[in-house]
Amino acid sequence: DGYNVAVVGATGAVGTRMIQMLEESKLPIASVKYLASKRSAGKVLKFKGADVVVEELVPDSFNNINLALFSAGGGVSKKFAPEAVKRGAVVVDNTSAFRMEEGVPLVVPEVNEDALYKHKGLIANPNCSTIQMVVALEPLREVYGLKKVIVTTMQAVSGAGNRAIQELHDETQAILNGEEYEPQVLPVSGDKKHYQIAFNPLAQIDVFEDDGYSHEEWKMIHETKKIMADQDLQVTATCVRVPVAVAHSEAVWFELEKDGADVAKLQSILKTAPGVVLQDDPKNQIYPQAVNAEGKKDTFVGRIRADKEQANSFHLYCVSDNLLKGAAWNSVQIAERLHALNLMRVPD
Ligand code: A2P
Ligand code: 11C
Repeated sequence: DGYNVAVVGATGAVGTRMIQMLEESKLPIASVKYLASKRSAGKVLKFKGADVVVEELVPDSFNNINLALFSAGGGVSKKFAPEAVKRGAVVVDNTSAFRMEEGVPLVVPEVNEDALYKHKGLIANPNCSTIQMVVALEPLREVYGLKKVIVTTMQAVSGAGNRAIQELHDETQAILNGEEYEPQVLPVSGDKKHYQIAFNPLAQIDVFEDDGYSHEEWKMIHETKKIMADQDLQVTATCVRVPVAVAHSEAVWFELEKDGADVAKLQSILKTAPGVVLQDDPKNQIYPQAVNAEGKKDTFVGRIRADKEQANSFHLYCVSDNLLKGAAWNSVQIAERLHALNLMRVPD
Protein backbone atom coordinates (compact mmCIF):
# COMPACT_ATOMS: atom_id res chain seq x y z
CA ASP A 1 0.00 0.00 0.00
CA GLY A 2 1.34 3.40 -0.94
CA TYR A 3 2.90 5.18 -3.89
CA ASN A 4 5.53 3.96 -6.31
CA VAL A 5 7.95 6.89 -6.38
CA ALA A 6 10.66 7.67 -8.95
CA VAL A 7 13.51 10.11 -8.30
CA VAL A 8 15.02 11.46 -11.52
CA GLY A 9 18.55 12.73 -10.99
CA ALA A 10 18.87 10.57 -7.87
CA THR A 11 22.67 10.85 -7.80
CA GLY A 12 22.74 14.66 -7.91
CA ALA A 13 23.03 17.36 -5.25
CA VAL A 14 19.23 17.79 -5.11
CA GLY A 15 18.34 14.16 -5.92
CA THR A 16 20.25 12.78 -2.94
CA ARG A 17 18.35 15.23 -0.69
CA MET A 18 15.06 14.22 -2.32
CA ILE A 19 15.80 10.67 -1.21
CA GLN A 20 16.56 11.89 2.30
CA MET A 21 13.33 13.95 2.42
CA LEU A 22 11.31 10.94 1.20
CA GLU A 23 12.91 8.84 3.94
CA GLU A 24 11.83 11.39 6.55
CA SER A 25 8.36 11.89 5.05
CA LYS A 26 5.14 10.30 6.30
CA LEU A 27 4.04 9.93 2.67
CA PRO A 28 2.96 6.29 2.15
CA ILE A 29 5.63 4.84 -0.13
CA ALA A 30 5.34 1.32 -1.58
CA SER A 31 8.53 1.42 -3.66
CA VAL A 32 11.24 3.76 -4.89
CA LYS A 33 13.07 3.83 -8.22
CA TYR A 34 16.27 5.83 -8.67
CA LEU A 35 16.93 7.17 -12.17
CA ALA A 36 19.96 8.98 -13.58
CA SER A 37 22.08 9.01 -16.72
CA LYS A 38 23.76 5.95 -18.19
CA ARG A 39 26.94 7.02 -16.34
CA SER A 40 25.38 6.14 -12.97
CA ALA A 41 23.40 3.03 -13.95
CA GLY A 42 24.34 0.19 -11.60
CA LYS A 43 25.45 2.46 -8.78
CA VAL A 44 23.92 1.42 -5.44
CA LEU A 45 22.18 4.00 -3.20
CA LYS A 46 20.08 3.44 -0.08
CA PHE A 47 16.43 3.92 0.87
CA LYS A 48 15.72 3.47 4.57
CA GLY A 49 18.72 1.16 4.85
CA ALA A 50 17.91 -1.03 1.85
CA ASP A 51 19.96 -1.07 -1.36
CA VAL A 52 18.46 0.54 -4.47
CA VAL A 53 20.27 0.15 -7.79
CA VAL A 54 20.29 3.30 -9.95
CA GLU A 55 18.76 2.75 -13.38
CA GLU A 56 19.24 4.60 -16.63
CA LEU A 57 16.35 6.96 -17.35
CA VAL A 58 14.18 5.87 -20.30
CA PRO A 59 10.50 6.67 -21.05
CA ASP A 60 9.33 3.29 -19.79
CA SER A 61 11.01 3.95 -16.44
CA PHE A 62 7.66 5.50 -15.48
CA ASN A 63 5.44 2.47 -16.03
CA ASN A 64 3.52 1.89 -12.78
CA ILE A 65 4.98 5.01 -11.13
CA ASN A 66 2.52 7.22 -9.20
CA LEU A 67 4.87 10.08 -8.32
CA ALA A 68 8.04 11.24 -10.10
CA LEU A 69 10.34 13.88 -8.63
CA PHE A 70 12.57 15.43 -11.31
CA SER A 71 15.88 17.18 -10.71
CA ALA A 72 18.20 16.27 -13.56
CA GLY A 73 18.23 19.54 -15.49
CA GLY A 74 15.68 21.33 -17.67
CA GLY A 75 16.49 19.35 -20.81
CA VAL A 76 15.81 16.03 -19.09
CA SER A 77 12.50 17.35 -17.69
CA LYS A 78 11.39 18.73 -21.08
CA LYS A 79 11.95 15.34 -22.66
CA PHE A 80 10.88 12.93 -19.92
CA ALA A 81 8.32 14.69 -17.70
CA PRO A 82 5.60 14.44 -20.41
CA GLU A 83 6.48 10.73 -20.79
CA ALA A 84 5.96 10.25 -17.05
CA VAL A 85 2.60 12.08 -17.04
CA LYS A 86 1.50 10.09 -20.11
CA ARG A 87 2.12 6.91 -18.10
CA GLY A 88 0.02 8.15 -15.20
CA ALA A 89 2.70 9.56 -12.89
CA VAL A 90 2.20 12.90 -11.18
CA VAL A 91 5.40 14.90 -11.74
CA VAL A 92 6.89 17.42 -9.35
CA ASP A 93 9.56 19.12 -11.44
CA ASN A 94 12.38 20.97 -9.72
CA THR A 95 13.79 22.44 -12.95
CA SER A 96 12.84 25.64 -14.74
CA ALA A 97 11.48 23.72 -17.77
CA PHE A 98 7.74 24.30 -17.20
CA ARG A 99 7.55 26.92 -14.43
CA MET A 100 6.24 29.79 -16.50
CA GLU A 101 3.85 27.70 -18.62
CA GLU A 102 0.24 28.68 -18.24
CA GLY A 103 -1.73 25.93 -16.56
CA VAL A 104 1.31 24.58 -14.71
CA PRO A 105 1.03 25.38 -10.98
CA LEU A 106 4.22 26.86 -9.51
CA VAL A 107 3.89 26.01 -5.85
CA VAL A 108 5.32 26.90 -2.47
CA PRO A 109 2.88 25.24 -0.04
CA GLU A 110 3.12 28.03 2.56
CA VAL A 111 2.07 30.54 -0.10
CA ASN A 112 -0.17 29.08 -2.81
CA GLU A 113 -1.15 25.51 -2.01
CA ASP A 114 -4.54 26.17 -3.62
CA ALA A 115 -2.87 26.22 -7.04
CA LEU A 116 -2.45 22.43 -6.68
CA TYR A 117 -6.17 21.88 -7.29
CA LYS A 118 -5.73 22.84 -10.95
CA HIS A 119 -2.80 20.58 -11.75
CA LYS A 120 -2.90 18.53 -14.94
CA GLY A 121 -0.28 16.02 -13.88
CA LEU A 122 2.73 18.31 -13.58
CA ILE A 123 3.57 20.72 -10.76
CA ALA A 124 6.61 22.98 -10.94
CA ASN A 125 8.88 23.63 -7.99
CA PRO A 126 10.21 27.22 -8.05
CA ASN A 127 13.82 28.32 -8.06
CA CYS A 128 15.57 28.05 -4.68
CA SER A 129 16.26 31.76 -4.22
CA THR A 130 12.61 32.60 -5.01
CA ILE A 131 11.19 30.05 -2.56
CA GLN A 132 12.83 31.30 0.63
CA MET A 133 12.02 34.92 -0.22
CA VAL A 134 8.30 34.25 -0.71
CA VAL A 135 8.15 32.12 2.45
CA ALA A 136 9.49 35.13 4.39
CA LEU A 137 7.34 37.76 2.66
CA GLU A 138 3.97 36.00 2.29
CA PRO A 139 2.92 36.22 5.97
CA LEU A 140 3.63 39.96 5.92
CA ARG A 141 1.84 40.37 2.58
CA GLU A 142 -1.25 38.64 3.97
CA VAL A 143 -1.58 41.33 6.65
CA TYR A 144 -0.23 44.47 4.98
CA GLY A 145 -0.17 43.82 1.23
CA LEU A 146 3.05 44.00 -0.75
CA LYS A 147 3.94 46.69 -3.28
CA LYS A 148 7.62 46.38 -4.09
CA VAL A 149 10.58 44.08 -3.43
CA ILE A 150 14.29 44.65 -4.06
CA VAL A 151 16.47 41.65 -3.25
CA THR A 152 20.19 40.97 -3.31
CA THR A 153 21.15 37.32 -2.97
CA MET A 154 24.27 35.58 -1.72
CA GLN A 155 23.87 32.12 -3.18
CA ALA A 156 25.68 28.90 -2.35
CA VAL A 157 27.56 27.04 -5.07
CA SER A 158 25.50 23.88 -4.54
CA GLY A 159 22.77 25.61 -6.59
CA ALA A 160 24.99 24.79 -9.56
CA GLY A 161 25.24 21.10 -8.61
CA ASN A 162 27.76 18.68 -7.18
CA ARG A 163 30.52 19.65 -9.62
CA ALA A 164 30.34 23.25 -8.38
CA ILE A 165 30.68 22.14 -4.73
CA GLN A 166 33.74 20.13 -5.73
CA GLU A 167 35.16 23.12 -7.59
CA LEU A 168 34.79 25.39 -4.54
CA HIS A 169 36.61 22.84 -2.38
CA ASP A 170 39.40 22.04 -4.85
CA GLU A 171 39.96 25.67 -5.82
CA THR A 172 40.06 26.89 -2.21
CA GLN A 173 42.50 24.13 -1.32
CA ALA A 174 44.69 24.91 -4.33
CA ILE A 175 44.80 28.63 -3.55
CA LEU A 176 45.65 27.99 0.11
CA ASN A 177 48.42 25.68 -1.09
CA GLY A 178 49.70 28.37 -3.46
CA GLU A 179 48.89 26.20 -6.49
CA GLU A 180 47.33 27.07 -9.86
CA TYR A 181 43.67 26.16 -10.43
CA GLU A 182 41.73 26.41 -13.68
CA PRO A 183 37.98 27.01 -13.00
CA GLN A 184 35.75 24.87 -15.20
CA VAL A 185 32.25 25.04 -13.74
CA LEU A 186 31.38 28.40 -12.18
CA PRO A 187 29.77 30.78 -12.70
CA VAL A 188 27.84 28.74 -15.29
CA SER A 189 29.14 25.44 -16.66
CA GLY A 190 27.67 26.09 -20.11
CA ASP A 191 28.86 29.70 -20.49
CA LYS A 192 32.02 30.75 -22.35
CA LYS A 193 34.20 31.94 -19.45
CA HIS A 194 34.85 30.46 -16.02
CA TYR A 195 35.97 32.45 -13.01
CA GLN A 196 37.40 31.86 -9.56
CA ILE A 197 34.73 31.48 -6.84
CA ALA A 198 37.09 30.88 -3.91
CA PHE A 199 37.41 34.15 -1.94
CA ASN A 200 35.60 35.88 -4.83
CA PRO A 201 31.84 36.57 -5.11
CA LEU A 202 30.54 36.44 -8.69
CA ALA A 203 27.60 38.61 -9.80
CA GLN A 204 26.46 36.02 -12.32
CA ILE A 205 24.07 33.15 -11.70
CA ASP A 206 22.84 31.51 -14.89
CA VAL A 207 23.33 33.20 -18.28
CA PHE A 208 22.72 36.87 -19.08
CA GLU A 209 19.59 38.11 -20.86
CA ASP A 210 19.71 40.85 -23.51
CA ASP A 211 18.54 43.45 -20.96
CA GLY A 212 21.59 42.80 -18.73
CA TYR A 213 19.76 40.83 -16.04
CA SER A 214 20.99 37.32 -15.35
CA HIS A 215 18.48 34.54 -15.90
CA GLU A 216 18.47 33.86 -12.13
CA GLU A 217 17.38 37.46 -11.57
CA TRP A 218 14.72 37.02 -14.27
CA LYS A 219 13.45 33.92 -12.47
CA MET A 220 13.18 35.70 -9.11
CA ILE A 221 11.18 38.50 -10.73
CA HIS A 222 8.75 36.42 -12.76
CA GLU A 223 8.36 33.42 -10.46
CA THR A 224 7.54 35.69 -7.50
CA LYS A 225 4.77 37.40 -9.48
CA LYS A 226 3.34 34.03 -10.54
CA ILE A 227 3.48 32.40 -7.07
CA MET A 228 1.93 35.45 -5.42
CA ALA A 229 -0.55 35.74 -8.32
CA ASP A 230 0.15 39.46 -8.59
CA GLN A 231 1.53 40.70 -11.92
CA ASP A 232 1.54 44.27 -10.56
CA LEU A 233 3.95 43.40 -7.75
CA GLN A 234 7.20 45.27 -8.39
CA VAL A 235 10.18 42.94 -7.99
CA THR A 236 13.81 43.32 -8.88
CA ALA A 237 16.87 41.25 -7.98
CA THR A 238 20.65 41.16 -8.03
CA CYS A 239 21.94 37.60 -7.71
CA VAL A 240 25.45 36.90 -6.49
CA ARG A 241 27.26 33.57 -6.11
CA VAL A 242 29.38 33.43 -2.94
CA PRO A 243 31.98 30.91 -1.73
CA VAL A 244 29.53 28.98 0.47
CA ALA A 245 28.71 25.32 -0.14
CA VAL A 246 25.10 25.15 1.09
CA ALA A 247 22.32 27.66 2.01
CA HIS A 248 21.40 30.86 0.22
CA SER A 249 21.32 34.20 2.07
CA GLU A 250 19.26 37.17 0.89
CA ALA A 251 19.00 40.85 1.79
CA VAL A 252 15.42 41.89 1.04
CA TRP A 253 14.03 45.43 0.94
CA PHE A 254 10.24 45.61 0.68
CA GLU A 255 7.48 48.18 0.63
CA LEU A 256 4.10 47.27 2.13
CA GLU A 257 0.83 48.50 0.69
CA LYS A 258 -0.95 49.40 3.95
CA ASP A 259 0.07 51.72 6.76
CA GLY A 260 0.56 50.63 10.34
CA ALA A 261 3.38 48.09 10.30
CA ASP A 262 6.38 48.38 12.57
CA VAL A 263 9.31 46.10 13.33
CA ALA A 264 7.68 44.53 16.39
CA LYS A 265 4.49 43.74 14.45
CA LEU A 266 6.41 42.17 11.57
CA GLN A 267 8.48 40.12 14.03
CA SER A 268 5.37 38.88 15.78
CA ILE A 269 3.80 37.79 12.48
CA LEU A 270 6.94 35.93 11.44
CA LYS A 271 7.31 34.26 14.84
CA THR A 272 4.33 32.00 14.10
CA ALA A 273 4.49 31.93 10.30
CA PRO A 274 4.63 28.47 8.68
CA GLY A 275 8.09 27.40 7.57
CA VAL A 276 9.71 30.43 9.19
CA VAL A 277 12.05 30.60 12.18
CA LEU A 278 12.58 34.12 13.48
CA GLN A 279 16.18 34.77 14.55
CA ASP A 280 16.12 38.49 15.17
CA ASP A 281 17.84 39.72 18.31
CA PRO A 282 20.67 42.04 17.33
CA LYS A 283 21.49 42.97 20.93
CA ASN A 284 22.39 39.32 21.52
CA GLN A 285 23.95 38.95 18.06
CA ILE A 286 21.19 36.61 16.90
CA TYR A 287 20.61 36.59 13.14
CA PRO A 288 20.36 33.88 10.46
CA GLN A 289 23.54 32.19 9.23
CA ALA A 290 24.12 29.75 6.38
CA VAL A 291 26.04 27.28 8.55
CA ASN A 292 23.08 27.04 10.93
CA ALA A 293 20.50 26.71 8.14
CA GLU A 294 22.25 23.83 6.38
CA GLY A 295 20.28 20.61 6.79
CA LYS A 296 17.13 22.40 8.05
CA LYS A 297 13.79 22.68 6.29
CA ASP A 298 12.93 26.16 7.59
CA THR A 299 13.58 29.65 6.30
CA PHE A 300 15.41 31.70 8.94
CA VAL A 301 14.54 35.40 9.08
CA GLY A 302 16.15 38.25 10.98
CA ARG A 303 17.64 41.77 10.80
CA ILE A 304 14.16 43.27 10.37
CA ARG A 305 14.55 47.04 10.22
CA ALA A 306 12.38 49.98 9.20
CA ASP A 307 13.65 51.96 6.23
CA LYS A 308 14.85 55.32 7.52
CA GLU A 309 13.72 57.29 4.47
CA GLN A 310 10.58 55.72 3.03
CA ALA A 311 7.22 55.02 4.71
CA ASN A 312 5.93 51.43 5.04
CA SER A 313 9.27 50.08 3.88
CA PHE A 314 11.51 47.58 5.64
CA HIS A 315 14.59 45.39 5.32
CA LEU A 316 14.96 41.75 6.27
CA TYR A 317 17.62 39.09 5.88
CA CYS A 318 16.66 35.47 5.18
CA VAL A 319 18.63 32.25 4.92
CA SER A 320 17.56 28.75 3.93
CA ASP A 321 19.08 25.49 2.75
CA ASN A 322 18.83 25.85 -1.04
CA LEU A 323 18.91 22.08 -1.52
CA LEU A 324 16.08 21.45 1.00
CA LYS A 325 13.40 24.18 1.15
CA GLY A 326 14.89 25.54 -2.06
CA ALA A 327 14.49 22.21 -3.85
CA ALA A 328 14.15 18.71 -2.34
CA TRP A 329 12.02 19.56 0.69
CA ASN A 330 9.69 21.87 -1.22
CA SER A 331 9.18 19.08 -3.80
CA VAL A 332 8.45 16.41 -1.18
CA GLN A 333 6.27 18.89 0.72
CA ILE A 334 4.25 19.41 -2.49
CA ALA A 335 3.89 15.61 -2.74
CA GLU A 336 2.71 15.45 0.88
CA ARG A 337 0.12 18.16 0.18
CA LEU A 338 -1.04 16.37 -3.00
CA HIS A 339 -1.56 13.27 -0.89
CA ALA A 340 -3.37 15.13 1.90
CA LEU A 341 -5.66 16.89 -0.59
CA ASN A 342 -6.35 13.66 -2.49
CA LEU A 343 -4.78 15.08 -5.65
CA MET A 344 -2.08 12.48 -6.31
CA ARG A 345 -3.38 11.43 -9.70
CA VAL A 346 -3.20 12.62 -13.28
CA PRO A 347 -6.63 14.01 -14.14
CA ASP A 348 -8.42 12.59 -17.24
P1 A2P B 1 24.47 11.28 -13.35
O1 A2P B 1 24.99 11.17 -11.94
O2 A2P B 1 24.28 9.96 -13.98
O3 A2P B 1 25.23 12.26 -14.19
P2 A2P B 1 23.84 17.74 -10.15
O4 A2P B 1 22.74 18.77 -10.13
O5 A2P B 1 24.43 17.48 -8.82
O6 A2P B 1 24.85 18.04 -11.21
O7 A2P B 1 23.14 16.35 -10.59
C1 A2P B 1 22.46 16.20 -11.81
C2 A2P B 1 21.64 14.91 -11.78
O8 A2P B 1 20.99 14.77 -13.04
C3 A2P B 1 22.48 13.66 -11.61
O9 A2P B 1 21.75 12.70 -10.90
C4 A2P B 1 22.69 13.22 -13.04
O10 A2P B 1 22.96 11.85 -13.20
C5 A2P B 1 21.34 13.52 -13.62
N1 A2P B 1 21.39 13.64 -15.08
C6 A2P B 1 22.13 14.49 -15.81
N2 A2P B 1 21.94 14.30 -17.14
C7 A2P B 1 21.03 13.29 -17.24
C8 A2P B 1 20.40 12.61 -18.33
N3 A2P B 1 20.66 12.93 -19.60
N4 A2P B 1 19.53 11.61 -18.04
C9 A2P B 1 19.26 11.29 -16.77
N5 A2P B 1 19.83 11.87 -15.70
C10 A2P B 1 20.69 12.88 -15.92
C1 11C C 1 21.43 28.40 -8.39
N1 11C C 1 19.08 28.93 -8.21
O1 11C C 1 21.61 28.72 -7.20
C2 11C C 1 20.07 28.19 -8.94
C3 11C C 1 19.82 26.70 -8.96
O2 11C C 1 16.05 27.19 -11.69
O3 11C C 1 16.07 25.47 -10.42
C4 11C C 1 18.43 26.30 -9.34
C5 11C C 1 18.10 26.58 -10.76
C6 11C C 1 16.64 26.39 -10.97
O4 11C C 1 22.35 28.22 -9.18
